[in-house]
Amino acid sequence: MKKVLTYGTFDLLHWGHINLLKRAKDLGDYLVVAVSTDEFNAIKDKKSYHSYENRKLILEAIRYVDEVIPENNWEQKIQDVINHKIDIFVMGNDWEGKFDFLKNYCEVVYLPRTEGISTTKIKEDLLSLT
Ligand code: C2G
Repeated sequence: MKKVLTYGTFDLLHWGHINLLKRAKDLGDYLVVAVSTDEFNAIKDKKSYHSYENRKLILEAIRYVDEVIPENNWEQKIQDVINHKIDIFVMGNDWEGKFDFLKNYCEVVYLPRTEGISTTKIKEDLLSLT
């Protein structure tokens, strides 16, 4: 069984996220998503609209997602790959090269981002409606 792992905040879930999760799942048989906790979001200087619990609940409802775990810090990825016996690590290519240290432990794949949508764009577009 080929296990895939990816990380993210996944706030205000949109079709760019779904595109990523679908392609990640298509690379293997089982997809683990490490979703950023609210505390880690603060470290990433990101404020999410939905809480960690609700972002986890939403991700668990997606057909491509088999398991959701917390992302608490920048340092946990190697341990996660080992603990979950991960074969392929996947991220959008805005992270190109940033996680190549994982190549000692698993395959590393950066997928093209989906153009035209982002959580930031959603927030900005909604603001311009008010
Ligand atoms: N993504 C995408 N296309 C978009 C928006 C996002 O492919 N239009 C991808 C990102 O590249 C990322 C994933 O969807 O792989 C989740 O995006 P975010 O929630 O913005 O995640 P991020 O804040 O980049 O967190 O340790 C890694 C970090 O937790 C990644």
